[in-house]
This record gives sequence, C-alpha cells and structure tokens, in this order.
Amino acid sequence: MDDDVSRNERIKEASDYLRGTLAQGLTEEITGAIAEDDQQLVKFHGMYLQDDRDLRPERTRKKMEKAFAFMIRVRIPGGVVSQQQWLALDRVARDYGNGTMRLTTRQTVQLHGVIKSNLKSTLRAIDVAVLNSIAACGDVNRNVMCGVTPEQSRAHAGALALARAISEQLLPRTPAYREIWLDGERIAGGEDEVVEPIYGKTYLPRKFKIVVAVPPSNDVDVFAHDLGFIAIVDAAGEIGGWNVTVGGGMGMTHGEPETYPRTAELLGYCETKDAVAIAEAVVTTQRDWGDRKNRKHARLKYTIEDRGLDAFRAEVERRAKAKLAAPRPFCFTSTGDRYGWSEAGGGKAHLTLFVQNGRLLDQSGAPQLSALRRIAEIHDGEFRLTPNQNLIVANVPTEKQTQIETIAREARLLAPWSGLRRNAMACVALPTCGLALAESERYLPELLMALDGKLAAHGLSADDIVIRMTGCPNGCARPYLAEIGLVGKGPGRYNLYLGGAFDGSRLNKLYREDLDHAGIVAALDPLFAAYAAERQAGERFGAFVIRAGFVAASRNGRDFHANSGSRRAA
Ligand code: SRM
Ligand code: SF4
Repeated sequence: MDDDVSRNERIKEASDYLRGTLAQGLTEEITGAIAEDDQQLVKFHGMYLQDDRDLRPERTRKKMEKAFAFMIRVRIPGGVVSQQQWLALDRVARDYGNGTMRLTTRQTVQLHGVIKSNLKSTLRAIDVAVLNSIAACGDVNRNVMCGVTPEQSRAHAGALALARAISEQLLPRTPAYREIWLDGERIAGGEDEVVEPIYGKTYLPRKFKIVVAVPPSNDVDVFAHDLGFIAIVDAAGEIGGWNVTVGGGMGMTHGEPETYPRTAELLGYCETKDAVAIAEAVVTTQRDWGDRKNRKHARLKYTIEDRGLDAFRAEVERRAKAKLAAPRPFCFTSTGDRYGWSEAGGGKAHLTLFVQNGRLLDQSGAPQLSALRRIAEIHDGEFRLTPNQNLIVANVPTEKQTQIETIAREARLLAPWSGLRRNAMACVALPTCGLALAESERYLPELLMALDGKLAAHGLSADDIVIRMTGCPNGCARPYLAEIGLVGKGPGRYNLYLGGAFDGSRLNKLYREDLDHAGIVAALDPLFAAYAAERQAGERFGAFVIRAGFVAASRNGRDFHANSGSRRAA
C-alpha cells in the first residue's frame, strides 16, 4: 500500500474484511459509541454512529457523553418491499428506533435513534423479514435504485430485474455482517480474490451509486449517479436495451472550487445480456483508477474528468468483453413522482402517496406511521419506495381502493395542491446528521408556507416547480439539479441556486449567497413575479430564469462554479 493513501484506506486494509473490533465494541457498556476506526467500518454494514445534536450543548454543560445512537439504512434494491417487510420495518422503528421511519432519496428506509445495545436485536428483526443493511453505506456499491414508473408495469419489471441483478452481483461477500450482527459462525479468511472477488481488501476508493431509469420519467435523477442505465423501451412497452451513463455526483465543499457537482455523461448503449458485466467493469475500473489519496477527489466523476470518457469506455469494454454502441435516442420529461392513482392492469391500481421529506411519524392530526401500518394490514401486495422520498401502495385491487384512500386522506398522505410542495425534497440534516451546517427537513415546510403565499399572489400555486434543500453542500437531496436549490451555509443561512432543468438534465447555478429566511423569500418573490409575467408557453421556471437573464446556464462539472451570482436585477 502507498505511503500517502488516505486514513480510510488503512482502516479498510487492516479491518480483516470489515470486521475491525466491532464485535468487541458492542459488548463495551461503558460507552454508547464504538471505536473511531470501527465508526468507518460500521458504515459498510449500513450504519452510522450519530448523536442528537439538539442535546449536545446541555450534555456538554453537564459533562455527559454525547447522546449517541445509530442510524440504520436498510438495503432495498429498486425500493420494493412486501406487506410483511413493511410491517417488520414499522415494528423495529417503534421497538428500537425513535418511532419514525425515514424514506430516503435513494429508495430505502432509515431508522434513527437505535442505541448500541439494541443494534443486534434490530438487525435480527430486519433479517427475519429477509432484509438487511449490508452495503447500504460505505465505499461499496450502495442501494441500486430503479424508476417506479407506476404507469409502465412491463418496463418496470425489466428495470427492477436489472436493478436486483446488479445489486446481487456487486454485494460484498465478506461474512462479517452475519458473524457480527447475527451471531453467525466465523468463517476462516482466504485470499482477497476468494473473499471479495470484486472488491478485494480495500473495497472502492469511495461510495458508488447505480440507478436504472425508465423514460419518460427521470424520477431516479439518473444524471446524479456514478453509473446509470436508461431503458430504451420499444413501441410494445418492452425494454430493448440500455443507454449507459457514468460520472454523475452531487457532493462538493463550500469554498473549494476543485470540488463540484457533475451530471453524468452517456457512455454508450448495451444489450440487456451485457448490462451486469458492464456494471461490474465500471465498478472495477473505478476500483483501480479512482483516487485513494484524497477522498474529496475519489468519486468516479473525478476519475472521468481526469482520464477522459474515451479512455474510460475503452477500459470498460475491455474488462466487460463487450462493445458499447452509440447511445440511442430517449426523452425525459420530469424528475418527480406522479401522485394519486394510476392503472396497474388486471383490475388493480397503484396509489402514490405524498410523504413530506420522507419522514413518517405519528403527529397529532396526522398519524402517518400508524396509518401506513393500517394500510399494510389490509394490503397484501407490495409497497414501492420512490426516489423522491414518497411511497406507492402498489397493485391495489378495486375492492380495497376506497378504504385505503380514506385512511391515506385522513392521515394527510395524499398529495397537496401546491405545485412547489409536490416537487419539494429536503435532506435529513439536524438533529441527527453530523455534517449539517443548517436545518433542512425541519425548516423546509416553514419556507414552503411562505413561498406558497408568494406564488399564490402571482397565480402560480398549481405550477410544478422543483425545490430542494440540504443542510450542507454534500447534496443528499440532489439540490444542484433542482430549479430552486437551497444549500446550508451556517445556522439559518443558505446559498440559493437557480436554473436546474425540470427533467434533471442540467445543473443549476449559484444566484445569491448566505441568505436567511427573509432573504430567501425576498430573493424569490420578484423572480416568481417575472415568471408569471414573462414566461413563454410551457416554459419551466428553471429554463425561464436562464432565458430571462437572472443566472447563467451551468454546463457541467467545473463550469458549475463559473459565472455565479445574479446577472439581472430582480
Ligand atoms: Fe447523503 C453523507 C443522508 C442521499 C451525498 N448522507 C450522508 C450522511 C450519512 C452524513 C454523514 O456522512 O455523517 C447523512 C445521514 C443523515 C441522517 O441523519 O440520516 C446522509 N444521504 C442521506 C439521505 C438519508 C438523505 C435523505 O434525506 O434522504 C439519503 C440516503 C440515501 C440512501 O438511502 O442511500 C442520502 N447523499 C445522498 C445523495 C442523493 C443520491 O445519491 O441520489 C447524495 C448526492 C449524490 C452523490 O452521492 O454524489 C448524497 N451524503 C452525500 C455526501 C457527499 C458525497 C460526495 O461525493 O462528496 C455525504 C458525505 C460524504 O460522503 O462524505 C453524505
Ligand atoms: Fe447531512 Fe449534508 Fe446530507 Fe443534509 S446534505 S443529510 S446536512 S450530509
């Protein structure tokens, strides 16, 4: 191993395939935390050590240990769970978590607030439901996403099959998870290529994300991901093959222009029979070519920038023993979810519910967690988590539709009237996220209320406008692809980005910096007024602010930071 590799590389190398001292750390009752190196390793098992940041000041004052607890992220390829699995997740959230389920921007469920002594019981309960959290976090391929496309069932089945096949192929093979969390027997080690044929001892240089999209919906935000497959669907509704995209990513650091979000590029077209081999070849090329010295430069997007797309394609083709053809035409129209009922065929229908910022809990007047439990008790079909933090009750037979809709309506799970609210996402941020600089999930509803008032005054209430907020520049709600992006800068302060494309194909641009609540509303109100007065037929807000000269259009990657700031006086 090179002398100057990052600390995480050394931790992985010394971990004995992700075991570290986790098993021993679990037995130490003196602390709710685990050893520092194990905090990195536990991510590969789908968990993060966190502490309640709301309680930090008081506990520091009282000289108490931080209020440590774990976040567990379940791995759900394609976001599809059965009735029994939903009920099991609901139960563990109440028995061992903080009584909430958090639907994520990548089609999984997070449980927050699980204390160390409950970790094994929680993971056992998840295992009994034939689920796990292996590789939900860490320097590996994460949960593979797949468009939910309720209106295109046949294409969805093909896309889901690919998502599951890729997920299976790229799973870490180390038995560490079973040994540590499920008291499995220790299996003796072996050669790297035997234990981890794809990853080896040091896994990937950084996290890796794969999605499968089914046009015309870009609900998965394919251009935000390291690797994407875009279904090319024929007139009969069957998938003929896949356009492959590489090199997307959102994360950056304020004040460090060498870090930037980037939209993925088209690498080529492949047939279904080659898709898994192509995925593996992209992953192993990044394993060998990715930067292991600087974690801020270790995602695939930087490898592609540094090596060039052509060299990358040639290497992938060589490893996959398959040729990529020229990309086929495709067309995306939107990134969001289609709420309400849609036909599923065979007398059944899907109901897409609205879950604000993905947080399911029982609040007075809106007992959403309980309502979904009641729905799951009635509905013996599947549930689909969307890539936009929402939920689909799938394949509901006619006789149960009224009952399920009534429960959802009473719990305020049906989509709201506001076009802004229907297209809004916020990351978790405070109090659990250790990296948050500002509020996000807890603040966005208040901001939307204020903005809805302004939009109503301009007659724009029903217009679909994509708004996304994050508590720091890491980009967990994909804010740089939104028409309006708000990114935390410090407590109560946000950078405002404008000009993302409604179909998720263009990054936005920094418009104003360091705004507080009043500043955000004051900055957006005149833009809404101008949009109402000057827009062309069918013109989206993100396209309008560029044409009207408020911001420059972002091209890609490094260009994201160029020409920022407001250009036309609002
Ligand atoms: Fe994320 C780190 C939450 C999707 C980019 N993300 C985190 C952590 C684990 C904070 C940490 O490292 O300590 C957050 C936990 C908060 C909490 O308390 O739960 C966190 N990320 C989330 C979720 C839950 C946001 C949400 O509101 O739904 C999403 C879980 C996805 C999942 O189920 O797997 C989530 N994160 C994303 C996305 C969106 C996506 O992938 O489509 C991105 C941008 C895309 C990308 O990866 O480039 C994203 N998260 C990051 C980054 C920046 C990565 C980078 O390349 O710079 C970090 C920080 C890091 O890795 O160093 C991060
Ligand atoms: Fe935390 Fe930042 Fe991700 Fe929000 S964007 S969840 S604040 S890491």
